[in-house]
Amino acid sequence: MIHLKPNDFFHSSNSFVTTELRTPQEDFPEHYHSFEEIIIVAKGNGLHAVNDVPTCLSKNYVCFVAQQDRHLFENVNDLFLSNVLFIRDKLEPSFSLTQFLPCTLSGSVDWFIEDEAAHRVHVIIEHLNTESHVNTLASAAMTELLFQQLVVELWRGRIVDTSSLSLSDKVTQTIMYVNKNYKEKLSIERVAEHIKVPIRTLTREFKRATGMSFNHYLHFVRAQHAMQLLLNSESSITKIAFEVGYSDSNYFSTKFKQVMKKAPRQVRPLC
Ligand code: RM4
Ligand code: NI
Repeated sequence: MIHLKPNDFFHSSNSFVTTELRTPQEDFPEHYHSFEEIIIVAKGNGLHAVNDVPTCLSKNYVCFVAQQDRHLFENVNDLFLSNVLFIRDKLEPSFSLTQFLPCTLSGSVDWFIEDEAAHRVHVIIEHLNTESHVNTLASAAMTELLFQQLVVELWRGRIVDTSSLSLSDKVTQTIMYVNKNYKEKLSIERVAEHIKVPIRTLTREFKRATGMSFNHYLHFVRAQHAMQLLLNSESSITKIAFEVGYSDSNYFSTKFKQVMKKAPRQVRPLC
């Protein structure tokens, strides 16, 4: 498997943060790195699998990839993203910064940010992209400060208050809603009513954001959780089917196979 090393990306021995802007990000095979990576999606969609579990990428999605993680990009469609690469140990983040810098051992490593925060984030990334490629002490110091600012903005910009969102943020909210409530019986009609967006508008914008219809996305998220359980638990396939929101394990297997291109039994042949 591809192993990306700091020497190929960081510009000097005192550079601990650097950027790779992918406009667009092409499909990229499974790899891991001896550094950490922050992925910030600007537009488009595609699949991002981390340690065999896929996620659907869409605008304003943020994800932290740890050193030991394997990941890949697949089925990308006009996907624009920023990669911010960093070496945590060398950065020696202050105590206050570490509270905003996720660590895979605790807390979530991916979320969505609001459109407004995304604008601020992209301005910081532009500066970071310039400074991190200049090999002077002043630029190294500036890079570190911009990185700190970025980490805090990403954290502070996460969508939590959903009361006064723009249409684009409401689509993001719908994605978050499915990500959270995938075990329930969900329909786009109910969600549209709940967030007060016309069904036709939500149908169109949801597809534009994720590249999938609402129902397809729901099966995708269920398959994603099922994959996690197949890989990391002892539960039977039938139990997993129920666990992720299906009442029929054959139907679950059909949908899982459509998404993952292999049957649950091929992931975990022994149950
Ligand atoms: C690739 C992809 C990878 C990243 C490298 C630096 O295009 O975005 O995730 O590790 O660039
Ligand atoms: Ni990577």
